[in-house]
Amino acid sequence: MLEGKTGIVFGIANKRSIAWAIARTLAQHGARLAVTHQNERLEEKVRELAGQLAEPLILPCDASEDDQIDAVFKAVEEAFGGLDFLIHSIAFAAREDLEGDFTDTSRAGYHLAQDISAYSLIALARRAAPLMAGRDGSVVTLSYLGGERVVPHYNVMGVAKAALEANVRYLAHSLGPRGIRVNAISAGPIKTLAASGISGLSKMLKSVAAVAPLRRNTQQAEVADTALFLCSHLSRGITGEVIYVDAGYHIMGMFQPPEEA
Ligand code: NAD
Ligand code: 0WE
Repeated sequence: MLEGKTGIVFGIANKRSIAWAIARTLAQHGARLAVTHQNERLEEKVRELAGQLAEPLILPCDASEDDQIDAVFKAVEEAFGGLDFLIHSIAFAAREDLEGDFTDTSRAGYHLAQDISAYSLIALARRAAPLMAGRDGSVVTLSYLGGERVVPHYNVMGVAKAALEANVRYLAHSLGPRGIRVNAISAGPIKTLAASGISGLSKMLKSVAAVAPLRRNTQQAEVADTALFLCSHLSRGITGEVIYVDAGYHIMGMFQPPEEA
């Protein structure tokens, strides 16, 4: 489905990363990929995983550093000569802001979450756009239900995801005339590095699976298949959209115990 196409994937930390599942799926369908790592600590893991890809371009990129972002797109232009899709799978908030009371959110914590989790999509899309000229580009980011409804403890990340989903709509409008589509996938909770530090995650996974229409949790590979769709010609009429890959959880308006449901 992506033979002869090129893409860049931001957000691989380890084999459980949603970004890694997406990279693998896109590569299986013929895409040539660039992948980035946040820092030297994650570089070795990303290099090891990228060994499974054909001729990967591996680059450092801390999303809070404009110089690093510039260098990434310069290297991609030199190696690939253009870009067909961009996967943004990055989020960060200070741990204390995911544990305490939302009302205690600090100015610095708010800015950090917005910078890494929401603004970074604009920073990356702006540099990708010229490389996507005349190529029907696709930009895909990862969101979560906590951006539109209250999920206890998601707190400042929920506000960042609300901003991220608004960024998707404004970028879709801004880049649409150049043929570039911008969409988000809102995934159900998955046990990845970003989620494993969260206290009560196992309970949350169980309660979600108990009420979701499909009666189970979400898998990385399911998210990856929707990312493949959004990068492919099949989704050519879709932009500015949030697609849920969450076993149907978000449609529910009442949560009965499973035996009564
Ligand atoms: P993950 O920990 O594997 O991925 C998060 C990535 O963000 C890591 O690769 C990390 O290096 C990167 N990152 C953080 N700060 C960065 C920075 N300053 N610069 C560059 N990269 C930075 O976890 P994941 O669950 O695969 O998360 C990927 C995306 O999916 C996130 O946007 C997350 O909000 C979203 N998401 C996750 C879930 C879930 O339950 N796991 C559900 C819905 C959405
Ligand atoms: O987007 C996320 C988590 C993103 C995240 C995770 C961490 C943990 C480590 C952002 N920043 C940090 N900072 C750290 O120091 N998810 C969708 C997973 C998640 O996180 C939650 C959830 C779910 C689901 C937090 C509270 C409640 C539910």
